[in-house]
Amino acid sequence: MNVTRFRRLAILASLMIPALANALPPETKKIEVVAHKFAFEPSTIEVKVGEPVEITFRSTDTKHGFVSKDLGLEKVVFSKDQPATVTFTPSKAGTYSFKCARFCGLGHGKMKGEIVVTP
Ligand SMILES: [Cu+2]
Repeated sequence: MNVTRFRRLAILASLMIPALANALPPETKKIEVVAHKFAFEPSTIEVKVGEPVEITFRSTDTKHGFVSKDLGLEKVVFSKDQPATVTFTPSKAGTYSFKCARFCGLGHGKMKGEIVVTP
């Protein structure tokens, strides 16, 4: 590649960078949730409409799960050695419930939380 061609490419690239930055989707909000018998921490997760969200679930004891029918999020199961990640972009403001999706003992039914989506 000769110098002139390289310079042209460099100019072209510098012109394209701002355009690419504008085209990028909003940054993903990363959230860590720890589950144990019989709670999620935090149990209330706050996100914004249109903001992509990535939630990583970890357990400190047995296998637990996550499901939110309200948000249309499928069941995932995770354990001490194997976290699970759920990604979504909320489209409507509101309060959506979620719960543990894997029977984990007598308190399983109490393992619940809320995803609060703000406008
Ligand atoms: Cu559980």
